[in-house]
Amino acid sequence: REAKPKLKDPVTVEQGSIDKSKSDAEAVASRITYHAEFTSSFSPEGFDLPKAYFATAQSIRDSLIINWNATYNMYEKMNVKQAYYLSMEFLQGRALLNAIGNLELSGAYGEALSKLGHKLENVVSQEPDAALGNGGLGRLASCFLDSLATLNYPAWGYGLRYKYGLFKQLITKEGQEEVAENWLEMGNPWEIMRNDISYPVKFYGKVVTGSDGKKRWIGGEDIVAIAHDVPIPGYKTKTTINLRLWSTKVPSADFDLSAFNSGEHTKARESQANAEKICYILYPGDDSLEGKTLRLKQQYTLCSASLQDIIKCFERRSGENVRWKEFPEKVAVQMNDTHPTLCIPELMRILIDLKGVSWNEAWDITQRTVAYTNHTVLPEALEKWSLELMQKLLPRHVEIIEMIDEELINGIVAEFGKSDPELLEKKLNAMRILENVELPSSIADLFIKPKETSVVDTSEMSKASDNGSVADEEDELVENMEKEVDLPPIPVTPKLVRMANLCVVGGHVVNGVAAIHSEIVKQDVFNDFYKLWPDKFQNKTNGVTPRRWIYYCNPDLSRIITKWTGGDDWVLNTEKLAELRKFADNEDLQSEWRAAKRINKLKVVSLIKEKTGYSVSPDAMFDIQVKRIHEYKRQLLNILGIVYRYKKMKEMNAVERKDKFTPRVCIFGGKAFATYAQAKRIVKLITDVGATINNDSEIGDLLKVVFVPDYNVSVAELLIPASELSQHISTAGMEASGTSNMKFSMNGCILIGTLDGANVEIREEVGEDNFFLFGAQAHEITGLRKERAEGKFVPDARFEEVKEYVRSGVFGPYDYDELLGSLEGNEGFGRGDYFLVGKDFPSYIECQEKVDEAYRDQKRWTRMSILNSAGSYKFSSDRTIHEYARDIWNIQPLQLP
Ligand code: B1N
Repeated sequence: REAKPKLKDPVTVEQGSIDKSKSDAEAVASRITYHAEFTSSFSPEGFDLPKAYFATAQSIRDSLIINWNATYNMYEKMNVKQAYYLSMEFLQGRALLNAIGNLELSGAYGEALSKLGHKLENVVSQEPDAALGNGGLGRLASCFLDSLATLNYPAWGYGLRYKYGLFKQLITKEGQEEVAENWLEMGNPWEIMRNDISYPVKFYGKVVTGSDGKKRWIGGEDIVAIAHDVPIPGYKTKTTINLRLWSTKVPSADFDLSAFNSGEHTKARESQANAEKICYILYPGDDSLEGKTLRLKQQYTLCSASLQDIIKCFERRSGENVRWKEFPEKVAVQMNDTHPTLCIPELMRILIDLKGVSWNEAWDITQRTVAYTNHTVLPEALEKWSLELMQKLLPRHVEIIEMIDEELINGIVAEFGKSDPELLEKKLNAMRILENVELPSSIADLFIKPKETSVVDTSEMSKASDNGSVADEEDELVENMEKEVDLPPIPVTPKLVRMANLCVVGGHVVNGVAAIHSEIVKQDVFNDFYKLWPDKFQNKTNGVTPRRWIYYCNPDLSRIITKWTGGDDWVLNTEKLAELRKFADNEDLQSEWRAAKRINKLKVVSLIKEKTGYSVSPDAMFDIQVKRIHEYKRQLLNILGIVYRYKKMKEMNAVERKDKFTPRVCIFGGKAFATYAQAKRIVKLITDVGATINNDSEIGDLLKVVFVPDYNVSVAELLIPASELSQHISTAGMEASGTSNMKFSMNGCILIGTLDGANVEIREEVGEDNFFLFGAQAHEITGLRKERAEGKFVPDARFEEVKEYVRSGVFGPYDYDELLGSLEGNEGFGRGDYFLVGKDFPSYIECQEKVDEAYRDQKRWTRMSILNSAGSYKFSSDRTIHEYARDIWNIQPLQLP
């Protein structure tokens, strides 16, 4: 008897795609015109660019759906182990060019569109970016999907379908302004809404125990999550995997008709709006309680809907023989940072409460199924949730987390014994999942002074809670007392759930994202866990897809690589790039190489003119820093270096100036988190400096400073191929990996950077002569901060000089005290230069002098550039994905016949 439901034969691409009796281009053109007429949401007349884009996308979508179905049916039939990448962020960018290229239809589409009166590149640029992510973490998830599909791994991504993606950034005289990005406004041709795939998701309510002893979570607020599938085509393969994004709504019956009929129209829609807002925006600010609740609801929605879907698939594929202990042999769940941590208690809940699995077995299944990638060691980015909030929102999950915490405590006691209470306390403090929560009395009794953890009377308040400083709170307190207001007790030590600890305990693997970062994870952030379970910890150095990040974004360089490496197989096997090494000094290659760079630079000259109004010279060195604006990424170091350069130029005469400095266009791009004031001040300083320097006729093309607004994936695709020097200058130890450094290097850009994140490995691969290194090293940072705090650090005179110059008002009247103060002591605005800008400043500007010198010798520079591309082969996400598949997920490639 057939255990599995009968499957239809998979449809093949040939059956549903281009009519072979016509030429490919003709067939494509007729498909496009078909869609323009029948599936378009535009008026019948005309075929302008927006309409051409939608019709073109819809025509390629047909092929994607055919391949998607074939891939899906094959996985169903073969019942293979599948990996699921759960991420709150996917930064997909545009899809059209990638899809056309992966299906090897670029020629046909180019020709077809030109017959219809358009250039492919103009049609492609109509597409809005899908910006469902903030930066590197989200873009990494998208690169991984590309590699998974290309390498034929059975895998899906799961995320949320935010109505508004990452905000659009405007640069005004005030600095950055944020505008909502309504990317779905015109419709999204890439998604398939699955009306038949939806799951209930519950919040609030309570837990009751039935007469059978089983726990049930009842009442509360119910919403449903609906699946939207985005096909992800692999390169030169039929495999088309799935990115399933959830949107939210209320269960269909939930419309308050009587409220509506009695005129309360808003009230009638209230619960609907409440449910929908979960997927309104990417990462809402979480400094208000409402914001926090919403973010936690988002995380739980992702985890709950995805796991229900994964479990349903497991049950369907198992037929009548559902054996839960085999779940980890069919399913691998990867948690992209701690944002999907709730997977752990959710999987436990479903297994125990709904499927009748015992606690021990459920725990074993959960641990073998999930794995956790850590992406940051910044303490403020390690998520901790208020236990109180979580208890309200997810009462059953908190019970489960408490149980896990209790078992962990028992395990720690078993490991370290009770004979050394001090050691035991230290271990418990570092490793427990719950923070500031009482220990079971049998263990608490061991310690002479049990920790005070409950709330206290306001008069006894002495410590800062997690919002605001002690001083702020005290002031407010006094003010309120004078007003004789009844104050609620302030929790001195809020009870928290440490999501990262839960991930480490609940998963079978923890990985960092670059060698140096994985060492910090082991030796510092999770050292106690590492000592206990050394085998759990791995490194998986990030990678980026060479399809999007060389082949499609840099066609001119790609042609050259193909020519000199003897074929285009480097697109799949980046090891082939290493063959360029032997031609690094070849004059023909060098001149072709420079010509390609120039074409790319010319495109950026136009972009800059269009977006900023500034005219820049393509003969100058393009020096770029593009990434999220953050103090640890040190855009401030870069701009202060530029200010120093400018000041020195002004002190020289024209001849000296030309002699000493290489002409540069310094390009910045990146978004500051809307409420991150210091980051916004950095943006303001960059644009102010640009306004002064760019209008200084004495300086002319010797120095230009531009801030390209609204940096996103598509802008990166233009800037990176045009770059000659790129800056990756974070305080050592703070950038987990970085991934744009890899993209720049691949495109023949030379890096200036610290020994941080993946820079370390890039430098190893491209050779130390081909990387501009400066700055303190990770192991020195703690000591340097201490020295600084003790007042022993004497800043370099050049650093003092440059700050003074900014303060003098050369760059306008804006008050930069608060920004520059952060680089100084601890008085006033002083924040003790936590990111060590002052410390690294001298070595940075000296290193920049070496850059100038190297650039003057164009042969040497081009050789360095070629050796960067050649040495970048390791940083393909294909390599990274093979490692995850082998060392963490245990999945095998499966190719469609
Ligand atoms: O993840 C990237 C790394 O290359 C970068 O070095 C790292 O900074 C980045 C909270 C994050 N770490 N943590 C985040 C994103 C969103 C959020 O809400 C944290 N992003 C990174 C890929 O490994």
